[in-house]
Amino acid sequence: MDNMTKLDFNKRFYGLLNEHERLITRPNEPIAEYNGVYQRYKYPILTGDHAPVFWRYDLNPATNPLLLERLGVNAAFNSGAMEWNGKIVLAVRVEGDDRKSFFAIAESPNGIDNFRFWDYPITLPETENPATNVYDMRLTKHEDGWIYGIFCAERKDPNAPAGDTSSATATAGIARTKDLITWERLPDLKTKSQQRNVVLHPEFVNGKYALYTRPQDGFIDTGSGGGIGWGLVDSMENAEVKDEVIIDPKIYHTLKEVKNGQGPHPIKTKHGWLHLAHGVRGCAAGLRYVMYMFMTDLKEPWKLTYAPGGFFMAPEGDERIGDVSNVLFTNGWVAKDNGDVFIYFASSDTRMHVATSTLDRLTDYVMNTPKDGLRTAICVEQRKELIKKNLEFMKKNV
Ligand code: M1P
Repeated sequence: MDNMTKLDFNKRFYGLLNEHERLITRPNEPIAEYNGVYQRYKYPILTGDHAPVFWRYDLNPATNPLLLERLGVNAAFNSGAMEWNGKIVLAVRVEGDDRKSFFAIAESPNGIDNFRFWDYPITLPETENPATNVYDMRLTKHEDGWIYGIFCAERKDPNAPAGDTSSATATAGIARTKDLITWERLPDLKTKSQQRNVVLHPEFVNGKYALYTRPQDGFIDTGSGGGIGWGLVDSMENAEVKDEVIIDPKIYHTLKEVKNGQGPHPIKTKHGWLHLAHGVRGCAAGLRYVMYMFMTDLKEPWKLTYAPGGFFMAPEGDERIGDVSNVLFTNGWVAKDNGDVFIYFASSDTRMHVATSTLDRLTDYVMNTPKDGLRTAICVEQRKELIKKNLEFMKKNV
């Protein structure tokens, strides 16, 4: 008979709990490879398996005598991040086996391991037009005193022809909180086009709220959208971007040829606002997502000041493979008072990782990496210049 004895049930029950605890308390460690810019770590910091056992199983032998998994968790990825009471918290995109994403807070004492989900996922109030799916929350502690979460709210395209069960629309959903537990939902952002990767700047600019946008013609294609945009809004309670300027355009034959999007909100440094973003290009294997950086002016954050060429991070090793392969995506980082920076990124829409760096290293990287030459001949000249300087230096010093 396919019935577990009470002993078998308990054995498996405690086995599940112990295995989960072992996973989430596993110490992380830096990998050997180091490029001076950032340090990668050996283990992902969050996966679907990090979701508590009590989110997935009915643990009552009376209602689940065979101890079957009832509500599986497929993935944990694209997370917003912030410091919270001396710890690091992530607003994680958790995806159930049913493909629906939801947000949940995971907390770590050190930002590199021991991430543990709070008991309940976030209860996000709906608007009058409920979204089918929500994902990729950026957290911004704004100087107005609220913590804002801006995310993509996806709905079935109301204009999709009969039989088209795939077409969707993307809009920026907005919620705010003071304690990361109770969230107030505000109306979705009004703009002329569809939007994803909308991010709130942490300070008022000319007395207004400032948003990084990513106008797009369709749900996937940004088309004439142009790139990462910037717009001001009078109020977050009824936010409407009327005028948008493109501050970081997509460009032919670069890592952001097809599209790009702001990552988390930029970090303020004495040299300017430090930005982290994702860039996408197409190839025979499909879309390839990498992370890149740029800097904008301190007083006029819509003005690009530094744009290092090439990617900052690209998928490596196991990161290359997952539900949507060849993707690195970021929507969270934390700059500590001591200058340390924790960069949170997801690989292949499946799992979360951390990389560590410092503000000094990241600003040096952004300000001193040559910009993209945009043509092979210019890129060769850039490299020859580096080689020449190095050979002269080595002749004298090595
Ligand atoms: O699948 C890769 C990423 O695709 C989208 O990114 P973008 O907004 O640039 O199109 C998002 O759905 C993102 O969640 C996902 O990681």
